[in-house]
Amino acid sequence: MKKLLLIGGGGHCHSVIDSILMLNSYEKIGIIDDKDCSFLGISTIGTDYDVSRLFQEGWTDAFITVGSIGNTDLRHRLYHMIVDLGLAIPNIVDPTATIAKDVKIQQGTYVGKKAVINAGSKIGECAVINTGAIIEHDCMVGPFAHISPGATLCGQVHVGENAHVGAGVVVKQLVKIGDHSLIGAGSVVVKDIPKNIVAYGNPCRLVEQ
Ligand code: JB3
Repeated sequence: MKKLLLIGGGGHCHSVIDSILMLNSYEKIGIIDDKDCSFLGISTIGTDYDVSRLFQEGWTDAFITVGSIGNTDLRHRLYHMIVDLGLAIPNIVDPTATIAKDVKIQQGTYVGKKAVINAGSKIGECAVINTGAIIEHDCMVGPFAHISPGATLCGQVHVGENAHVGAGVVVKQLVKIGDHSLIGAGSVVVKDIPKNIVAYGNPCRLVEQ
């Protein structure tokens, strides 16, 4: 059986651990953090400097468990560290999530409890589809994007890479959200949002460039 390293031991890691424990597909799980973050019987077994050695000692898989709210630099850095070392990078999909048969999800993505991803949708690598998010049919979610708890993307929405869609946001069908943009919690997005901006409200408006 495989052994999994979780990179980052904070709040996001707690959500991912609960999903992994229900999946029961790893012989061993360890947390990588510079402080003791042991949780639900999963121990902290080293720092980023130990990952290469742990790989050589038989730890096969790694998954990024630091979250991101608007800035994905840390997730990028840690993800490229495990890619470069050659660890296998799974997707972690909570068993309560519902995913249509033809959905394509790139590696390193977390899908949380009761999230729904409907037919024809595509999810990029190292994305987070958090608790209860709804990704309706034929959506595209870019790499490293975070769709927060309870957010809804109606059909054919496009979310760019590194974008953050806050908790409870509703995005109207066919709307595009640009790369690196952040949509504040509770917003209702009815028009395209350019890249590299912060926007919020109902209707959602630009607040920062
Ligand atoms: O919004 C939701 C539902 N979840 C948020 C999530 C997406 O993002 C959550 O509420 C948090 O705001 C945030 O969770 P995250 O990233 O787990 O944040 P925090 O609880 O602050 O924990 C970050 C952990 O990453 C800490 O234990 C840090 O020590 C660790 N960390 C920071 N830098 C690192 C590094 N760990 C490693 N291995 N390497 C690093 O460079």
